[in-house]
Amino acid sequence: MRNYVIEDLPHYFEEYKKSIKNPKKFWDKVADQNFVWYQRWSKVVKYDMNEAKITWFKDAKLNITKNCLDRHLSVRGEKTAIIWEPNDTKEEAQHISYNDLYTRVNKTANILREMGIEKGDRVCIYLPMIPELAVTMLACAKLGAVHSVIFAGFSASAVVSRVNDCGAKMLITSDGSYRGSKVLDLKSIIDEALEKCPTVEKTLVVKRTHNEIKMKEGRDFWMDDLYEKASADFVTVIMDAEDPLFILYTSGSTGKPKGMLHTSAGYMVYSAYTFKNVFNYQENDIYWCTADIGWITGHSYILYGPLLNGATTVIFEGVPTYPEPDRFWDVIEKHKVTQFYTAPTAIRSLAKESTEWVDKHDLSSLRVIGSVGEPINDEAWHWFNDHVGRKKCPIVDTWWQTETGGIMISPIPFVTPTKPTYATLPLPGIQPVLMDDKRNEITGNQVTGNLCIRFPWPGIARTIWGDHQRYKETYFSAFPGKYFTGDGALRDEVGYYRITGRVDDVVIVSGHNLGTAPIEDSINEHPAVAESAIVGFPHDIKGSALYGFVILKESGSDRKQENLVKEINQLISDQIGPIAKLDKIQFVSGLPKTRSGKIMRRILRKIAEGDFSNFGDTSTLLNPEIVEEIKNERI
Ligand code: 6R9
Repeated sequence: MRNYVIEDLPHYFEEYKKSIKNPKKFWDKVADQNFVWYQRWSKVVKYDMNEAKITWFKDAKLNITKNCLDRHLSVRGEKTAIIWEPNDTKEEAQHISYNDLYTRVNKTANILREMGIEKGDRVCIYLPMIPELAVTMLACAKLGAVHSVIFAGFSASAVVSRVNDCGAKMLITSDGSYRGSKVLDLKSIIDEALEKCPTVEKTLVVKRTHNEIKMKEGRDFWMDDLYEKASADFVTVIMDAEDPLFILYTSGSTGKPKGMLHTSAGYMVYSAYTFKNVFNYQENDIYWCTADIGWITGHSYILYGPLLNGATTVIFEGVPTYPEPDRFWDVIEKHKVTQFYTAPTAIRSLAKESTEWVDKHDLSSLRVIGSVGEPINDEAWHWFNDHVGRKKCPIVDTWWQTETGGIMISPIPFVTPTKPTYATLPLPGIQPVLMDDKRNEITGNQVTGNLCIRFPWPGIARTIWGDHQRYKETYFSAFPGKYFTGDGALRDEVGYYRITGRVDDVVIVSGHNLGTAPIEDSINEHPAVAESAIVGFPHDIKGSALYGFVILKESGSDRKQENLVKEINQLISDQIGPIAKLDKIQFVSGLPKTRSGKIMRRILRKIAEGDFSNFGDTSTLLNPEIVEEIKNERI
């Protein structure tokens, strides 16, 4: 990104104003000056928000991998593109240069082609966080195949529904994966899943753990064997701007997973632009995002955004607590990481550990630290700021979604003054609006409402794979003419946004609308509390009442717990008001969570209601065993 780097606050306001006044001109310049194209576009944007039809850079021809790889070779071919940090500290980290990555991608694209994959075919990837995950995604993109990464922690049934929904022709997996002290047998999960996936003709298997697995004759092939023989030359397939790049299923907490479709040009422009600005990326930086690539954060900000900018991006295979709870801090120190991007759930769990784990490390290389995935509560924000950023690194609290393709509301480091728990201001080109339940726009400041976006931006998903009607209904019908995010937000006195949580996380107690997030925030301030989740349950008098599930830092005696219930309610009463006091508090050892750290409130709601009949699809849960425990100990 040579141009359009935001330098200071007045410059931000100036750029922002321009981008809103004339979005076409704004994005035309960004696209024109920062990428290589085979052919230019005939129209910057065309949209019909009622029909949910959006196209960007119509008629442009490109391939994202030309921009991620080829164009860097002459200027930074020997620069490290990927630092791969394995699970085990005894295994050496790998430094993969842009030249090397280019060759690996070419060879892999040839393997895919020889196995019958052509432009437009869908390829599902079920791999741990190893270099081959990045390489196979890029190989698909180079060949024009549509990748759909499935997080390699999901069960066979989650794999079945995703593979069948997108009709994948091929699946790429590994013999196993390392996660902390565990070795997971991925291949047997795939074997079970493929029994029910008629469209998959072939699977490619990457060697990682070397454990014994079954290979099905004629269907399963070792990547290593083919890799040796594959040619290192591959002619890039030319893509149309709106040709599909990937499908990614959202870990949505209700209903059947949605296959969000992202297309080639708009996604490229938006992920590159936002990466550069939100992380204040400079040429010699070492950037690390701890997300899994199976989540949109990994797609946009481990892989595409960094490579589009010629960055060095860290891919970490392990978990934050292995071999010790200082692994993150150890990796930052070891690789001299300059930008560190993680999730509030990880911050909270590491903040539970003694601060010695973090304080003993030299984290002076850090310049910018970031958070994504859910609202970051005040306590976690300060812990992150004090112990990780050491009060010197701006925290970018980045609000965005699988559907948005890239970051939408976030501070720009060294430009936007940060404010704890606030995602602050929209990036250029993004027009947030707050709407009331009667579909009227709420103007002015010091207001809360349903967060919508007024005008399309290049990174917006174009449809739900195979179900445009659902796309239209989910995002474009609640507030006609606008994209509805499903989140609620507050706009403060200076116009900063604070995301208050999903709008479905509102409970009406005795006629008062109570967002569960602020109540959770105040509970979490209690020194004994590690985390909490609040849901509503039916109540004869109040309509709904509040049920709290609370994780303690240390589980105490019954007597102590009794006192805690009183103290927690006192805290809520003091901070929010007696109306928000909880009717029931259950102490639990964990909460049902999706991979990206989102609490599956649907399950908690059912438990609170006492309805154990059907918890719906729980295949995206990271810790399904916790459901049983919570159910059995319900109050
Ligand atoms: C990138 C990602 C999207 C939902 C989103 C919102 C929540 C994400 C947030 C945040 C408050 C932040 N969310 N970032 N809430 N502050 N900085 O997370 O995508 O998995 O699709 O989730 O996550 O509720 O609507 P995805």
